[in-house]
Amino acid sequence: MVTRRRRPRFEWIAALALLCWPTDRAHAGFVNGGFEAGTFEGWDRVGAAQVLSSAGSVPPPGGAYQAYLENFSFVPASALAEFLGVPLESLAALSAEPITEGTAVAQDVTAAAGDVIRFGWNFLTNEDPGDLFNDFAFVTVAPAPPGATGVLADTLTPGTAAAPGTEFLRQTGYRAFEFAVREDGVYRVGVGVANVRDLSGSSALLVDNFQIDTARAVPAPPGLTLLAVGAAGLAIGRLRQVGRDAAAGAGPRTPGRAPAGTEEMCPEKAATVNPVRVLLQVVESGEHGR
Ligand SMILES: [Ca+2]
Repeated sequence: MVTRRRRPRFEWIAALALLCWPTDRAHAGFVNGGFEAGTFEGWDRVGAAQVLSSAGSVPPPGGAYQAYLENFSFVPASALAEFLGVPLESLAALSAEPITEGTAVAQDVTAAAGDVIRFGWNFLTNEDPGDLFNDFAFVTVAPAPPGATGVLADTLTPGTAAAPGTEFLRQTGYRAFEFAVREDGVYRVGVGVANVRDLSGSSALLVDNFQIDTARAVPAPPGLTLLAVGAAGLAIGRLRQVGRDAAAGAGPRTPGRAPAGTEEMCPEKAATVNPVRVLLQVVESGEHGR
């Protein structure tokens, strides 16, 4: 009597793991998007900006740090526009009155159609609500896709509250900005705060949690791809062995196992694709600006 030597089961486990490699969404894009390096590493900046742990009573919405931009900077609108990579007219068009100065930070990121750029922002001001000295916070994306550049908040924005412990009378509180990218490309994403008509009555902008939610497939690393090919070969070999066992009357295969390629192999994938959430945060020391 010939005794068949069974292959170890790890080959099935390897095949299962690789065939279930998740491929839908991931977080990527911004370097130091949450300012958790404690500096502006990865960012360009112009004007009066710093990384803070908390601004008075306002803690960062994510991690231990956030970026603080103040509009009292002596940086004119023309320099802001050049820094942000947008036409001066498009920046000036955001305000009914002349922009006298401002501060901005920006980062160049690669994004694809369908990606969503998002971050959190909080506008603080000492200006009374009004049209003449209507300081404002803004976002720019260059080259400018439609709908990507605009005012985040100004002195007329409703829903503001006191900002105890800060230098400012009012704050909007942290709110979310989202922009869906329509075309693949490299975009310069900037945010800033502008002083309008005068050089007093300062305002500020807090920002945090810059990220890109991407719809691109996340390929398995090359080494794992090779492993997948090998494991698939082992699995096919195993299937053939099981078939021969069945034909020879060696009994049914292990209950609960299904052939390769069926949804039973990846139950979680059959129900809903398990997302990969990879937060790329490069934490490096040092600080630089433009
Ligand atoms: Ca943070």
